[in-house]
Amino acid sequence: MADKDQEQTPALGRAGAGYDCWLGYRRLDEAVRLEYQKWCSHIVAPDDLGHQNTIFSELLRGVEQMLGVQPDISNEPKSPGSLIIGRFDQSALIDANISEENKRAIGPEGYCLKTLEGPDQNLLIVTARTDRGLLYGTYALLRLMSTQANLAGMIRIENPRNPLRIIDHWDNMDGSVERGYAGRSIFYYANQLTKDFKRLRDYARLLASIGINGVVINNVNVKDYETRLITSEYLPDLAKLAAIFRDFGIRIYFSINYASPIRLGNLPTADPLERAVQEWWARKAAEIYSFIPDCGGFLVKADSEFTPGPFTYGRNHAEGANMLAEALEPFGGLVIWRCFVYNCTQDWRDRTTDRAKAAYDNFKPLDGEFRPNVALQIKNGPMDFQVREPVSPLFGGLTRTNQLLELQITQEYTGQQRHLCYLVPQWKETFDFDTFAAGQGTTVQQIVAGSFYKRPHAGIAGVANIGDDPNWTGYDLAQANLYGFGRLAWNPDLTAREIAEEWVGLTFGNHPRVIRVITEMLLDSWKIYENYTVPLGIGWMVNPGYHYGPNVDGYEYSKWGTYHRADCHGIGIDRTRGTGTGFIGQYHEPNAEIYESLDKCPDELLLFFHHVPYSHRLKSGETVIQHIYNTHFDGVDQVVELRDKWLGLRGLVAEERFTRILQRLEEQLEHAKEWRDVINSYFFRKTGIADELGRKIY
Ligand code: GCW
Repeated sequence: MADKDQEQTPALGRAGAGYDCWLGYRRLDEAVRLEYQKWCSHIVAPDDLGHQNTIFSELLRGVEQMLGVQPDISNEPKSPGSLIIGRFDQSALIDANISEENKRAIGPEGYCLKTLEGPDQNLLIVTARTDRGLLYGTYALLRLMSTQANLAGMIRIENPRNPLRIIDHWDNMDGSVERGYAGRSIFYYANQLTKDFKRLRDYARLLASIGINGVVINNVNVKDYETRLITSEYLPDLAKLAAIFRDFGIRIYFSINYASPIRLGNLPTADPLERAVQEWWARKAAEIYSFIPDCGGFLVKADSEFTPGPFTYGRNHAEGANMLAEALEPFGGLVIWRCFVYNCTQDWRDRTTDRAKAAYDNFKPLDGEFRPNVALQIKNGPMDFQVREPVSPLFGGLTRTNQLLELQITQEYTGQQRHLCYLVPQWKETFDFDTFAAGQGTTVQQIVAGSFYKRPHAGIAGVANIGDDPNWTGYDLAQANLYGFGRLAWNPDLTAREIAEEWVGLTFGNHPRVIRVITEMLLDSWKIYENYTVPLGIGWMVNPGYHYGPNVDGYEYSKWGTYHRADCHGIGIDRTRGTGTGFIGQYHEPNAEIYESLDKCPDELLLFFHHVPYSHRLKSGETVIQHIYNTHFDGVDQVVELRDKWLGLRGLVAEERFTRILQRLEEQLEHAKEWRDVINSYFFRKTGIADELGRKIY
């Protein structure tokens, strides 16, 4: 039996290596196999598969691996039962078994799974309006089967909540990945496009299985070679790359250099109001679409951290974006324009400039001025992917503009895939945040789904956490963040626990203890990371440049607008309307009033909004200084618990993977101690206030 408990190696793939991620399709328990066989021993597929080949081969692969049978295939159902796959319009049988009402409920990307049981005929139907819906339906069915769900009497109709579900790659053509912690780029090496299309295909498959429908293939910081991606030098090969992703329902997008007309077109200017510039982009768009007819469009980081943009010509962001939008419009392309715009050459002595205010100040006045095929991409917080930040007030601030929420899947500030940090709980808080933009219930979730303000282009983008490491994400457990991102983008109502349990089951198998323990580890991990790192929402106490490891004053005297203002009396940024920078005024009531009030402001964001003495009492009853000490000691103890929980799974997880994860947890523990001691010593030395519990501080 020990054998059975052990994470099984699937027939294909490399379980221990983690390459298959959540698509390992393990052999199921015997009872479940027998149950599923009543539908799956026979598959009915349309005659003309055409584009659906990808879908069909995935279905076969899953069924064969999980059930250990080779289903026979024909275009007629057979006894004792059949799995029927096809669009509504491809099968009379499907047509007859799905009601008109159900069909109406299925949108362009939605699907329906239905089982019917009868004395001599069992049917399992996978159907949709479009091929893309069929693709998602297939993965949904395989997911249910992998987690051994009960399929009897099932009718499941799902549509994605967010229309755009995009992964942003910060990959450079030299093969490096900005903020990448999982090896080199899978797209590029030595300033060329990869020759390893097999790996790209496997990647597209992973993304399709979680419902991703767009991929930005290069870094928003567009350098020399990357600028040339949209030229005839690369476009023929990129057309092949796009074809791979197309097979999986994914459109590709380019990050572009705003100065391209100068750099590529030898024009003297990139001024968006110059006719020659407009014509250059129109010709460029036509060229790109002649190679990639379904190209998603452009992602643009303009006038941000030294990138070129319309400011150079005295134009605003709407003028800048609209010019590109006009060029892409005839081809159905979208301009995704980032709101990560702020003064990155600030003087730390200047207390009036507040980086947190910048996105809103830049973009709110332009609300309603963007063309219909422009969407603004807004980071979840007003600063930059910190462990804890309030939600950006641009959500709820913009009411007449297409918006995408940008999340960071790669763990730049959250442990760089060496520390365990499951980010879904953090993302859930963003989604659930009530902006009160139009009274109670105007959540970020509704705004980015496009449903609240009825915006056609809306959704969510996540910065990729993958590279060419054998297990894609460096840390095996960081796969949960990629998985969680896709699942949440599809359905933000899923809970962090549901997603975690599902991921663990698919990735490690259905052993109840494995599911319980890893799920607990994941769910606790963000809070644990926060405990031993940066306290009470202040952020930034990291080493400059590479952002790993504690450095309390690392960003204190810098130009980046990222300060904690700690002295011997107190700490925090006063962002109140009354005495501070006024940032709080960017929120609607009652949020503004809650953040403004020292009594009402949530503890975890206190130092983001207020400068307080170390003796200030939190709602928890602790003083700020004691809270800092306590959380840092607790955080390290909690990492010990994480490590011990993992040790308890020895023998239940493939040895190779078990050891890899254990090594990361050991490293996390060592590193958490470093954080604890650096932070505690800093504040002890600054304040001279002793720990009430007399623990060791240096
Ligand atoms: O978080 C910061 C990163 C930069 C990144 C920038 C951005 C791609 O440190 O590496 O650049 O944000 O989002 O543009």
